[in-house]
Amino acid sequence: MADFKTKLAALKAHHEQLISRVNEPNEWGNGIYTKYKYPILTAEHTPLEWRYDFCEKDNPYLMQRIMMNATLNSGAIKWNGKYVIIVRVEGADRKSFFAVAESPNGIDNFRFWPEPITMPDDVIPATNIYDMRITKHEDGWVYGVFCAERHDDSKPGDLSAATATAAIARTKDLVNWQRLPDLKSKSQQRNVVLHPEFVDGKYAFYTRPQDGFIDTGSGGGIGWALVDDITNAEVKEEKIINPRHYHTIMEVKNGEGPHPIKTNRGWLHLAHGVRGCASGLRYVLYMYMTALDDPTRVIAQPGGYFLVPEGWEYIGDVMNVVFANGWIADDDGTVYIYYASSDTRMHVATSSIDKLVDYCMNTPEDGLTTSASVETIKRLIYKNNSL
Ligand code: M1P
Repeated sequence: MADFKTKLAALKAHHEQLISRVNEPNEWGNGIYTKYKYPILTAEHTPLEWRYDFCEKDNPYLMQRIMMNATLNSGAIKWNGKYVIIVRVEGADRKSFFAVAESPNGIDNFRFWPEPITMPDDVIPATNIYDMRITKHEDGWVYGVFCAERHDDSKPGDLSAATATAAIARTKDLVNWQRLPDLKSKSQQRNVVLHPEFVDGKYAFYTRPQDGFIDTGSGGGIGWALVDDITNAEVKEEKIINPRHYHTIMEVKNGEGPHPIKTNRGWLHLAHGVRGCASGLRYVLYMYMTALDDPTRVIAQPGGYFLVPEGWEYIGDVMNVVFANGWIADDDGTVYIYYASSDTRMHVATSSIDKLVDYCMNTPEDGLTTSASVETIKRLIYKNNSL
């Protein structure tokens, strides 16, 4: 049997091989974006130092002492020339935490920074934090807005009763974070995102009001709220800018993804939509655009989904889910869309600003009935036949 040192060396070599694996674009897709053969991060990519005790005396069998369960819903930012994602890492204990991983090219060779982020607590500590949206705001700070989950103490007998609140923190270096008070709101909130620019001199948030921890209930969709003071942020007025609809991909709920990308045709938005079916909730990604002079006015809403789980992306901790809260628009117009499949692993899909604007502007809207969908298809057929 191999001795401890040999086993440790083999483990490290295997891990390095995984991390440095070159990704390959999938050959056939929809022409809108390119998916890739390998996920960019899995639980196995987390540093060995986080999981193994390398001391032979204390860990003679070289077993994992702390297991990692998943790497999922990650915020993203271009940082010092690197493609950086702030990953939601979930341990075997079901607690999520944030950790930074960077890549030289955005599609492979993602490496975690040595330690997870130490996120300061708000006045009432959260049990779990997750799904950070990163915004480099024009005020000079980099903000992280994420969900803080706490037990719902108004239901003492129910151990799965929880509340969701939008937590806010800011940083200048992605290492040291200053926690600001959680966003005050009449309803519970998840999927809250800070817009990168001031609007009417105020901070602007995309919100997702919800009656309960899971059910959005009367919360009608993606909302919008202006806030005077980010250090004491409060939703006083909230309007729904992207509502849910019966018999669509966002019948049950929806939520803003990362903050929108500014283009010369308008703001490009990426969001998730959820519908219910016999196998549970199905989470897909969709897009929409809003006006440059008014980020709340929808100017394009392509019908249906943009990106869905395919093949083994269907399988994982929470099946039939894709979720995105990070993307990077590069100077050359390339867009790196970071998405998680089935709450388990991280992937990238690449496109361009031009293609995404074209997709939004020229994909027919959902006519909301079968007859309308058939008419839309027939119009395309007649057009093609007339060429
Ligand atoms: O499990 C799927 C997703 O469920 C939640 O999203 P939403 O608030 O829209 O229901 C989030 O907890 C998200 O983290 C998770 O991926």
